[in-house]
Amino acid sequence: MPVSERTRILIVGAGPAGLVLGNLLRAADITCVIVERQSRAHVEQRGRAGFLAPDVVRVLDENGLAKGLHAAGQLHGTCAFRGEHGQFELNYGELGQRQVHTVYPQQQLVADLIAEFLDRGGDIRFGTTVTAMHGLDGDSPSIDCRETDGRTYRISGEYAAGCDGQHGVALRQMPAGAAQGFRRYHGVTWLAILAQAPPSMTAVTYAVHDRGFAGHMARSATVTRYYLQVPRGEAPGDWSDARIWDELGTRMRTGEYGPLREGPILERATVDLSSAVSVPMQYGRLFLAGDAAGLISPSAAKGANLAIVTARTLAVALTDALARDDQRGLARYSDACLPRMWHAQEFSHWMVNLLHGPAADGEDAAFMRLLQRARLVSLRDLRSHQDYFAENYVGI
Ligand code: RFL
Repeated sequence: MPVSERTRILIVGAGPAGLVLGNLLRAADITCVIVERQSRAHVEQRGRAGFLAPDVVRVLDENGLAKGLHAAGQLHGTCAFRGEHGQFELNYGELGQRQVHTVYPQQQLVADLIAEFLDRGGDIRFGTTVTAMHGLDGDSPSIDCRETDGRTYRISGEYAAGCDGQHGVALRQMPAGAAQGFRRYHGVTWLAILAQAPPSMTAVTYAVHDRGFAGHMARSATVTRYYLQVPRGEAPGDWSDARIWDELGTRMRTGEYGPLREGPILERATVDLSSAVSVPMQYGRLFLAGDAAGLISPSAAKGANLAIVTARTLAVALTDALARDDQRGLARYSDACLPRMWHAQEFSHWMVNLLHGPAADGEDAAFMRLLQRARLVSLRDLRSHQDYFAENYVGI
């Protein structure tokens, strides 16, 4: 296919990573094209993350991308743990580095970032799938694009950014041996639920129960996210609204702590809690950012945060390369991002073990359940554990 267009930076994917990258490049007056296979309406309604770390809010602030977030986001600094031995709250805003989250639904942030990118004269192609990438080891990479009506064309650029998640095209274009992919399924699957209902509690609440984990997280005054641990392979359609509320009520021990504020279930999807890291996160002129570079289980709410900070690191490196002919940031892009990624993976893994007991029966499983209980007691009682939790829960 002949090249029909040229730009400077080719960005695949309009999630938080691709959009932050695009906005920062436009602020530096660097031309780029973002190619997104979904429609604009789809990405602006896709409910996912909601908890943003202060470092991430700062990145958005410094780059003029936080207006909506400051207008509608809510500060949040407390979480609660419920179990058979009662409930305790951690006011993490007063522990560790004394930092709090800003709760702002990811889809609203995505909508803000799209509007701002267009305001900055950005070029974004919705409903267009990147089917292949070429010339990544040369100095003029290109991407093949296919629109929904079947029209195809090729765009070439100076660098390419894979911001298209774990199931996108960019990771698959890394030649065998160019990077090692480290992967792990944590042995836990969640039914992720979005309910058209106000939050039931003032804090994020993690419930540990013999039937499995249940979680509650506010998203806005009218929408709440819940999680239920379910067996792997369970079909989301098997979970009727009534069954979801019933099971949430049991695991959240509503008999002791009061009822949940119920409402229609807007979305239900199963998520296998898994992690994946690409080492390195770059090959030739292709750079991975966000979930494409490293997937993290949602147990510690880090994914969107990591996506935004890696995109910022990449934007600075690309700007240095293009505006100042300084390639050093690009050369060490992976080395700059990987320690943060592994640190987040470690904490997320710690959270998986804190929140989930083994589903199995038997001596070993019973031992592990008692260890889990001891871990919760230690978090309830030891200030050093609470500081560790707070620092890592909010930090990025
Ligand atoms: P995204 O947001 O997945 O965007 C990638 C985009 O690439 C597009 N794409 C393509 N476009 C063109 N051609 C192709 N061949 C393409 N292939 C893919 C896709 O359509 C998509 O629009 O990746 P990005 O930008 O790296 O951002 C990552 C975050 O979205 C993700 O890490 C978070 O949502 C994870 N996550 C959470 N993170 C947090 O920080 N806090 C949370 O509270 C939180 N909760 C969650 C979450 C993820 C969840 N799911 C999806 C498992 C809750 C859930 C349920």
